[in-house]
Amino acid sequence: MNSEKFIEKMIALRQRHEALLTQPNEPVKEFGNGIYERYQHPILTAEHTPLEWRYDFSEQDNPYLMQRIMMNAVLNAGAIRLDGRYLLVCRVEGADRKSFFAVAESPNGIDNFRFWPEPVTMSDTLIPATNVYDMRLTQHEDGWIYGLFCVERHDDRQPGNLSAATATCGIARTHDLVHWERLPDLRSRSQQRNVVLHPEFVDGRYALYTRPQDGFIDTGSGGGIGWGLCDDITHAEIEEEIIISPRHYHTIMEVKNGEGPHPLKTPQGWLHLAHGVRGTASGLRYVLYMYMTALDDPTRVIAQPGGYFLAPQGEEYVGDVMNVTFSNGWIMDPDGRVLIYYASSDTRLHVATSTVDRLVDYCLHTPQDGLTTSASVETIKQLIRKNHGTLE
Ligand code: BGC
Ligand code: BMA
Repeated sequence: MNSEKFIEKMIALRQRHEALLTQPNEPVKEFGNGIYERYQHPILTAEHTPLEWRYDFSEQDNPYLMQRIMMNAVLNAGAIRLDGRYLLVCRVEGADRKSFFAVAESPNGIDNFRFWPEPVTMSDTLIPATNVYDMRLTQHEDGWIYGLFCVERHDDRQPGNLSAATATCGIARTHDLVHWERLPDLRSRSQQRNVVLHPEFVDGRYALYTRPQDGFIDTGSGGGIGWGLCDDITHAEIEEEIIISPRHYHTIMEVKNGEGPHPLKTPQGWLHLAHGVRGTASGLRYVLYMYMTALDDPTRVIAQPGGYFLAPQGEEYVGDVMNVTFSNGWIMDPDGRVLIYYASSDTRLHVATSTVDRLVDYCLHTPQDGLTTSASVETIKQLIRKNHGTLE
């Protein structure tokens, strides 16, 4: 039997937790950029994880009511709307640096997110993973919901180097986000992170956005976001990859880039959200960018707004991996609202809202990056002249 004092502490803990989970989230009032709205609070943090995952509620076994298992972060979530419910397959990371998948549900996509009682049980393939993360969810026209994620293992070819790792794309499918059928990992020429399944068949085949890379961290000669087709998703193999969103010198994606969630289909084309990375004296900087591809050929880029779409701001800069915004989940509502789920500094998860119309407008009318200072100055001068009515 638990004592009165212990019960009192437990009730206070539960009340605080409940208050956090039910806290309303309002759009930030300041004017913003007109493209999307940010929100006052992160939607999920380590503190939002269920108390039962962290505390042993037996006074006999845990007289100090300590956390027995600490959680470190909730980040990079895949997102899907199922029967009107907003569901996120989050990357939850424990204090032990292992991340795992856990589903959180909200009635409106903005607040009141609550984790399902248990994390996802993801079975292993023949070679067990050390860590898994960053799931992209795709409701495919074949009838399954697929989850593609990064599988990390130690690189045993370098036994003396404890940081040597390999990144591979893991594949699983489900109908309910509860029962997952694990399929063999993707086979391709190089290591892969940030692989995303396109929602439709292309020439009767499964289409994948890839991110070929030379090593675990280095994308090296992997020129950007790739695209490849495969016949059998239950034995997925990509033989040929073409680059559709290339990297460039002195841009926000000089060092790496990767597809975010799968693109949204709009009458004007496929709307893509991706991340771009550049090096700085204080480490890598991760920002989000957008582009559009043609409906009749998803590999043909039809719009490439220059620069970043969303970058860290305020407290978003601070966390385990500073200066990072990352997104692998968004949801398009039937009325055209778009919920963009992004994590900041590998620590917490946020939402930003926009609409399909606004995002398409952003893509089609934001000037492209001219890749040099003089080109940027010309672009600014053109806008000034347009505003002054002196544009030839
Ligand atoms: C981390 C990822 C990171 C990757 C590359 C992994 O060990 O878990 O968050 O993206 O390394 O830096
Ligand atoms: C990566 C991603 C993310 C992470 C980011 C910043 O390569 O796969 O998991 O958010 O690095 O650490």
